[in-house]
Amino acid sequence: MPNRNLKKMNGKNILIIGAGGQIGTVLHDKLTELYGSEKVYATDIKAQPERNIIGLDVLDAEGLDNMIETNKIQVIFHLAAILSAKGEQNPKRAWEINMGGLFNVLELAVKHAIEKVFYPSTIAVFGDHIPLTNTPNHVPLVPATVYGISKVAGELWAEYYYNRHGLDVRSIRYPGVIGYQSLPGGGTTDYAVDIFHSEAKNEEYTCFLSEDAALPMIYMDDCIKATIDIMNAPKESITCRTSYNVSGMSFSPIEIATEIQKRNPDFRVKYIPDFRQQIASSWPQSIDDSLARKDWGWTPSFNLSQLVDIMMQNVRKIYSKTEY
Ligand code: AKB
Repeated sequence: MPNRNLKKMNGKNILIIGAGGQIGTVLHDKLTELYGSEKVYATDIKAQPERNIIGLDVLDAEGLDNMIETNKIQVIFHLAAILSAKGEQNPKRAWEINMGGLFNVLELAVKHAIEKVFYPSTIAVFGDHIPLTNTPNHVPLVPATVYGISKVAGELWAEYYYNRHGLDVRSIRYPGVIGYQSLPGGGTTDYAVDIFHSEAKNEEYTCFLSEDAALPMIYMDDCIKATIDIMNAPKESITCRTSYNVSGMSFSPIEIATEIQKRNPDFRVKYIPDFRQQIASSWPQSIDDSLARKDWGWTPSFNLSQLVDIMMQNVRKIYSKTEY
């Protein structure tokens, strides 16, 4: 009988790359709470000394090498990336960061015999030639953005390093992630966070997607749970070495606006779609995450109504607005 505890992250030295980003910020706090601040190391392109985040560019292979060596890192979460909307503004740079960063992590993981690597993928890997609702895990991946192209390539490289070097890389395709603890940056799904900040500031929100642009989404706590659960799952349960579809819910801008208006009838939204609508139109409206459910027990806990309650209460606190 294998000792399953050995496969878990307890007692391991963990490195989070991209710990200052939307997901990294919350993952850093959660891993620190679970495993202790002395076990969790964090880097980001921008240092945040007050949060113990060391400034390190993921393209700086030597700096990363030293970081792993000095701190005897055993598990890596590699979150640093340029997202869909920002990537379209400078596609070559997005490719360099997304692929260069991944290669540094994969090569150094092999060199230092890292036990497990987490590499996030995204719903941006999807494009033409797929069912747009309940999109299965395994379909042709023909993305329309450089971010999506880099993540398809990244998924394949993850599988390649697993097959070729036995490197235990695990991956989830994140949908739009919604949380109050941090701000997203450069994504197409960012509207679903921005909308709460406008509500809390008593401002009308101008949405950059069409009112009916439904997309797969997830509440931050579910996103963090999925990220930690896949990393703690027994190795033999991971049957997919590219990436798993994972989703919490699916909604359109008008559906989330209506939920907010149920709690604040004065809140107004107008829709002025920009280039990001074209990106959203190339993505699924909902995805089938049954493989993640079957292999490592994924189940989301939060629906749209719960998400809106939590977001409104907590984002209002940021602006000292009274609760509804
Ligand atoms: C984006 O909108 O680019 C990201 C994502 C879905 O990966 N939030």
